[in-house]
Amino acid sequence: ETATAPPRGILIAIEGLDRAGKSTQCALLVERLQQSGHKVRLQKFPDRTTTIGTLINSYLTSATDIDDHTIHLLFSANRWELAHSIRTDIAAGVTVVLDRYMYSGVVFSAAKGLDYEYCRGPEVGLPRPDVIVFMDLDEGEAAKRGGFGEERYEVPEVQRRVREMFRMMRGDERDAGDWGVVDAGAEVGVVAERVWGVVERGVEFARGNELRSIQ
Ligand code: FDM
Ligand code: MG
Repeated sequence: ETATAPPRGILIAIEGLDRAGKSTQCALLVERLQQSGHKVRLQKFPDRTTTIGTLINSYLTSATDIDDHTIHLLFSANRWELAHSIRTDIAAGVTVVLDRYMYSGVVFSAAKGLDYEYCRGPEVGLPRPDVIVFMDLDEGEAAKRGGFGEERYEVPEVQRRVREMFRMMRGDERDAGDWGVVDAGAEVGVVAERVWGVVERGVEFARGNELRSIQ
């Protein structure tokens, strides 16, 4: 008798603009996946709990200044140090929900003026999500959701450029087909339904395909 390996886990990335409700939706998604029988792990990026994450945290809170290229590579290194555990989980049948991923990595650095291809380069080879949920929020709606926090990048001009860079990145043919855009400007439960609709496509894709790598 041969044991059948469990189906692989699904790699789901949640991306979007600040205050679009990513973290709330990630928590709801994890619950819903569990209720439908998936083993699930949530992985937040940046992961501030590692040694590299500590440096990133001190940069984001403006405790230290770090050169643009250097911090860019640290954000990427933070994904590489966790890539192995993501692949291991997926292979073992655990679905991994990413709260931000390399797409944030590229757009936030490119919004500062770094070259887009330079920014994307270090991400090549990382596990590629089966689906990316992009939580979109129009500018007016974002403004209604109240003030920013105190972290670096939480200023209107950066947010505007990030929104533009995300739009450009969603047109990058190397990730074509991975994106599902969700209008995040509705009530939490309504948005959760929309997120689930996109995630179901990822579940379907993962059934018939191996986990890919960012190319
Ligand atoms: N950010 C996030 C980056 O600049 N590069 C990255 O690779 C990632 C993952 O860090 F402004 C930015 C995006 C955001 C900030 O994110 C912290 P959270 O989600 O607020 O922790
Ligand atoms: Mg934040």
